[in-house]
Amino acid sequence: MDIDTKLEELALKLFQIDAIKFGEFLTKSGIKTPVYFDLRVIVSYPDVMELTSSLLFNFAMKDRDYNLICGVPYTALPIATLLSVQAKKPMLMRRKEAKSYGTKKMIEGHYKAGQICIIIEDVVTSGSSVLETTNDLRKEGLKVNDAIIILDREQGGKKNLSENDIQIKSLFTMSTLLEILSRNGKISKDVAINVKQYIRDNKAPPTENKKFEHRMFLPFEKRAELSSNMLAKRLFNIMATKKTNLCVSVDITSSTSILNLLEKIGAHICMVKTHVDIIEDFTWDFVMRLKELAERYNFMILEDRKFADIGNTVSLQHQKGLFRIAEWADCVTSHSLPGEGVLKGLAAVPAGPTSRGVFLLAEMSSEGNLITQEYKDVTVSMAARYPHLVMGFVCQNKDTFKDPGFIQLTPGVRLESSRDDMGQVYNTPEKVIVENGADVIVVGRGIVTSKSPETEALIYKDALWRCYEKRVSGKLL
Ligand code: 5BU
Repeated sequence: MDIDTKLEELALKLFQIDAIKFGEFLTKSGIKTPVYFDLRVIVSYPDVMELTSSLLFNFAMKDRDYNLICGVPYTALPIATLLSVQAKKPMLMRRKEAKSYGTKKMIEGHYKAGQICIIIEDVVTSGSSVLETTNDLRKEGLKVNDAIIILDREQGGKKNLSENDIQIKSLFTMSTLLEILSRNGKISKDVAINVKQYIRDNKAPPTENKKFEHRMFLPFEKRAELSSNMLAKRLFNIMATKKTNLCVSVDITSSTSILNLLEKIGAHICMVKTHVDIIEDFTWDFVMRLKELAERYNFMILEDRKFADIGNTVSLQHQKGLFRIAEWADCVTSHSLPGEGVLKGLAAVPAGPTSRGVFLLAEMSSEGNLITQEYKDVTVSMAARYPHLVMGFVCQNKDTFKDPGFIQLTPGVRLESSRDDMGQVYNTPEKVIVENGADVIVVGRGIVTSKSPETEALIYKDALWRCYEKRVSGKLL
């Protein structure tokens, strides 16, 4: 049986057991409503419980990346329990009121900051109950961006939640439910029209906007805790320990020159960015020495490969050929253009997806590039589905993404704003960090082609770190 047939079966069962009623009812706030949902009754019908949870699981949860499940108290708790067992993922419980004795904690169960939790709810009207649960989970450092719902009443909850960075996926909307019930002769056309009119005229007010703390003000140590990506955690911690957010782009064609440069500046950088395919004398010995320097000076290696093909080709380009990138680069850059397949290809390294990181290109620094707002938005939502693989974004603006666990990597930086004669646009450290939200700053020619790269790297390192400190102090914004 396909999903639509099963959804229809569930809708009819919910109607039959009086979980959905039509008539004239009074809501909690004293308003008359022509439709009433009481999904609490489904605990009396094991077949409905089973059908609901299997639909939620297969329709909304199967392909998602999450560590924990939390039901909104109380109606959704038994459903969340069934889903936890089916998905073999641990469940959390949120208290309605904090305990008055002992620990005051609101969340029961075992978890770690940075883990991803999915929310389960029966009916969404304004979204405020989902938001309350989400806020308590976020206070514990958990990442919450998805809520799985049985019914969206289409009264503004979806928009309210999306403004708080929660995307909902529902089995039914009020419209689809009304359509199924009238098609099956359970309600008359007049009832359906009346309910639709009611829904249109009774939108829930916007919920209070309690976004999680803005990433611009959070120090890297804190963001390390909030990230679910092991390599992003490491990079945040390297930056905090070495007090540098400088990534040098070694766009140099001689391997010896690269190694000599890194020997001089390794102590001042958090990451080196390579374009391995421009090196004219590439050998495996170069790779070994590069790794050795990275270890000695505690910096990470980013190969700026900008993958852009179908998953299968990308996995070969990543692991095979002359460069065998996956064997030595901690992380790589990738376009999102091919869709999720590109991430699946990059995750397919034998060591497993947690050992490699990806920066997705959400924007470019070059003049006239073709990236649009919509492309940017879908890139960011794609990344949210692969938080164990994606470390962050190559981008230019603070509004590109909100999740403080992701890293903003920004190229196109020089001490003075300028441009080259091939479309590159340079902004100053102050502009990219304080105004535009850059976390890791990529500097290439500004350092590499200077007379004394070592002195220049120190100047950049200090200037960039000062801007970061200014930003997190919150004084200038
Ligand atoms: P520059 O010498 O500081 O201009 O070098 C910038 C580096 O960053 C260079 O290796 C580019 O390939 C890379 N880059 C960029 O400049 N702009 C972008 O939008 C992206 C990468 Br994505």
